[in-house]
Amino acid sequence: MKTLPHDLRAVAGQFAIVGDYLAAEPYGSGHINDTYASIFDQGGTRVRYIHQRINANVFKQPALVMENVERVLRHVHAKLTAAGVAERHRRCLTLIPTRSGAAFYRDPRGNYWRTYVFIEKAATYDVIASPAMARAAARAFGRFQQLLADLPAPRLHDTIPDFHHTPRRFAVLEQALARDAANRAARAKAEIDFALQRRTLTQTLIRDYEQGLIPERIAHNDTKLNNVMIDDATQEGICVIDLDTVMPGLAHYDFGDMVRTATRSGAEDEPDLSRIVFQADMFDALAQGYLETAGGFLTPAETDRLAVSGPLITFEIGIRFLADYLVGDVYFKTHRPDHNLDRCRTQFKMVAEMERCRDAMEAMVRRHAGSGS
Ligand code: ADP
Ligand code: GN1
Ligand code: MG
Repeated sequence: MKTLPHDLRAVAGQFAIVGDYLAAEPYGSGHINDTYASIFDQGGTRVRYIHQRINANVFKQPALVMENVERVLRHVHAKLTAAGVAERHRRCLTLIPTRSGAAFYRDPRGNYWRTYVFIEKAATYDVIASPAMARAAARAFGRFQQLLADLPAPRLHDTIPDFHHTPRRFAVLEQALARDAANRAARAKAEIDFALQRRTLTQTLIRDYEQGLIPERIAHNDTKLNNVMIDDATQEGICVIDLDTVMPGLAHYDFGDMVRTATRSGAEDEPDLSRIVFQADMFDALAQGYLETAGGFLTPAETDRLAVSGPLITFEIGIRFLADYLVGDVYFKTHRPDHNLDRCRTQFKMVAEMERCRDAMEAMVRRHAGSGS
């Protein structure tokens, strides 16, 4: 077995887990945190846990992230309890406190760790498998927004300021391009041109928000398909995970990132772009599922702008991958040369596809909004 970069036995030992530690291994395919699954023997049964080292390069104030996460989880658990919902600990993440009752543990090297109950008999998917899965994922993210709509004050912390401020993301790209620190701009010429031609696209939702046409809400802000667990037996979107960016935002950020990740025909980093197409049937299912759960609170102006969020957020993440490529891969985890450039290319291919499908997307949203479901 490969040695791990951290002593997971020691980390796990800090949390209030009953039983004997058996093993741990890296888990999942997230780009930000270091995630491990551990196995404990608990009275003769094997029980798994998730341990995560929070990426402190990305989250400058991990303690504030954990304050948000604790508040959000307490609120959702209380609502599920009040509604008498079964399997609450599969439907909402559950933090295991440290032995001294804290939400996270700081190791001697300054790393921040947290532990969650492992959600069993469910899986995350990097690539969408069916329209039914798209609808299920969208229902879950829509319900998550709905559950948080009445979170009592104060406002949640902005764990990453301007996270979805697309014009500022564009400015970061322009700076990266001007410096060309890793000397890579020549290799990304086509992608840079594609981005520079779409400067005006960056104004899309932020302008509506600044003019007071659409409201701030609590959003998840990172609703990629692999941030929702799909139940193995029922195929329901059983639990929304990866809560580090739950903070004030627009409802559209969540719908847009679902469209980015769940209408794509292949992997986010697929090098063969002929395999990447926009799948309209997945979009239709996303609109249906999202409006089934979020339709009750969205204003007509918000519903009106759902379709444009797909190309906008896909473009935004594309320029983030491109900027990270240009500065030398400092933000997203990469696993091969040109990894961020490959990721950027799939995003831009999807943007181009969605630009051609705009009217069809608008019509699908209208149809589901009108059906009152
Ligand atoms: P990142 O911020 O790096 O994306 P995530 O919180 O999304 O980290 O976790 C990475 C992956 O680990 C997820 O995509 C999921 O597959 C798995 N995972 C995370 N939390 C749990 C959990 N409580 N139970 C089961 N699997 C989980
Ligand atoms: C990151 O953590 P993960 O892998 O779910 C990123 C998102 C990007 C996504 C691109 C905190 O999400 O914003 O959209 O990669 N998370 C953060 O795949 O930056
Ligand atoms: Mg994730």
